Amino acid sequence: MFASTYEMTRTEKRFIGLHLWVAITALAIGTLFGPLQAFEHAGVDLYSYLQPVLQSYYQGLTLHGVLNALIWTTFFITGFLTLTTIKGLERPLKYPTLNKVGFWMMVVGLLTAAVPILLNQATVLYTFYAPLQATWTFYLGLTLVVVGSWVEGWGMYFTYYAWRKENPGVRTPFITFAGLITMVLWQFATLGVAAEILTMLLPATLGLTSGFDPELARTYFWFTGHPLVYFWLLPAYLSWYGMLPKQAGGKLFSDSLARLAFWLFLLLSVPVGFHHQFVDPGIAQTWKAIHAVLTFAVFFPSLMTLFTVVASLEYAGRRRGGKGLLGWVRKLPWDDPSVTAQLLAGILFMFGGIGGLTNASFEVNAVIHNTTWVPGHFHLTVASAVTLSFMGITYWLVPYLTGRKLWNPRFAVIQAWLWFAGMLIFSNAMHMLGLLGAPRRTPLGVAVYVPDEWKGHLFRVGVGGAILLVAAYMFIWTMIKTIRNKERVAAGEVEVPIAESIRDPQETPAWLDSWKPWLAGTVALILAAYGPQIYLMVRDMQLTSPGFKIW
Ligand code: HEM
Ligand SMILES: [Cu+2]
Repeated sequence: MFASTYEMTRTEKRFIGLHLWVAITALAIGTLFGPLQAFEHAGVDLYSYLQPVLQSYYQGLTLHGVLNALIWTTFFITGFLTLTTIKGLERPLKYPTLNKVGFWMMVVGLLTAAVPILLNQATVLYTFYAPLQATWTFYLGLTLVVVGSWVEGWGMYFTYYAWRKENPGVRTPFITFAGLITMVLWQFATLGVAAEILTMLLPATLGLTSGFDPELARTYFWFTGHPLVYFWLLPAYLSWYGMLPKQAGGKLFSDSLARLAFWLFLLLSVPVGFHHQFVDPGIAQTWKAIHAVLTFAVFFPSLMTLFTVVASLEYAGRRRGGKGLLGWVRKLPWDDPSVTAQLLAGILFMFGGIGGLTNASFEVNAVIHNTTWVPGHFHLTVASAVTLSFMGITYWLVPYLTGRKLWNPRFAVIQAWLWFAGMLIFSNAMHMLGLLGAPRRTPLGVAVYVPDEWKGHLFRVGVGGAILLVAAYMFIWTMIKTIRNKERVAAGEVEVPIAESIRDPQETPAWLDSWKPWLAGTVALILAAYGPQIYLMVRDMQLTSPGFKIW
């Protein structure tokens, strides 16, 4: 049975803590713009007060997307995976300097990209679609963030390799296993934007080439863009499968199912990117159809996750004396903010998953494409399933790393509920507006075509946004108060929660802990699903579109 006995050193805790520090600071700034946008939709325009710091709605939206979706997530995740590597394998990093180099590359990259955004020279939103053109330092900064995270990932692989040599035949501890798959997925995924930036965006912005090929650029982008969402989600899943059961007083229901789900996510999350390009000309219907089918295939590991996580929680609830069909739900430790946040994140995610099926369906997608439905959807996923779970994780992680008690756990429980309530209102209103045809990425408050039937929903966007603002800053406040808390955690009081599985993981079939077949399958599927199309696009590439700076 597995329980990590490895005591992390202060240096290791500090190193992980630094990741969190950057991540939470990014979230604190990034979320500020969300409510601004929501209020704008509701008819309260605060942007005029922000001049000259903020030039436009779009500059704010760029900050919102980049800081929340790219920076908060990537820094949190690399820090968290460092922890799951060390704690799972019960050994220090093999080359800690390598990981430090990676981290500081990410920081330098972040600063490099932040300057042009703040100077309004990179108001290209977090998707930086060509032919919108930012200053080259923006692309360089993003590249450094990505490469830095790769370097940190390599540090994790070396550590794993050293462990494996000493422990042949032993099943990789689940949290490490899940963390490594997340990192591998990320490294496959980011090949798309790496190609986009290095072969097209940087050369064009440096004046070496004549311009952009927007269709190819979008294809590269979505090669990364879809698996990106799994890079965000898998660490939350890691926690739901591998940690939450322990926090709830139970066990992981099935180690084998959990591992199979992670492999399937690795296998299936890259070769589906065309579902973001259903309306793009220049990609044959057949390929769109293949990607659509593969997208539905991802529903399978998602349902496995739902089943396994709920079964693990039910096991916990019944052990705590829960009776009847749903009585176990009430017995879960709802007074623990870390548990509550993650449970509520999971509930919001179910709605997100249902909406995701809509997005993935070729015809129905046409109804909601580029409407507010889409941000409505991903505020349930990345901004809730992921973000609220990560908040829940920090409620034990920050005390663990700093040795200071979580400040006011009840306040934190309310924080999670407020996020939940605010998000229900906000995302429902955004979905409804989308069905009525309201465009996303548009300051609707100044749009002249707003029909009366949108108005009530726009108002609810504002109300949800206000509640979310309160919830976001309750989280930030809790963090500030915690890292300055005079009350210390007693020895052994806060541990990394690592769930045992009901059956000994050693009984899990070896093929579920073996990299080669799965990596080979992943490469093969990517080549099959993307190879022919990218080959044609590169062969016929036309760098004819000049860059635009329309802001
Ligand atoms: C305080 C809570 C939040 C509120 C009220 C909020 C509100 C909004 C609104 C109204 C939009 C749509 C803007 C438009 O289409 O014109 C938006 C876009 C977006 N939000 Fe949030 N948001 C919040 C938190 C978050 C979080 C935590 C994340 C991610 C972790 C996130 C990620 C995004 C992204 C990626 C976009 C799309 C940007 C784009 O289209 O370029 N948001 N948000
Ligand atoms: Cu997608």
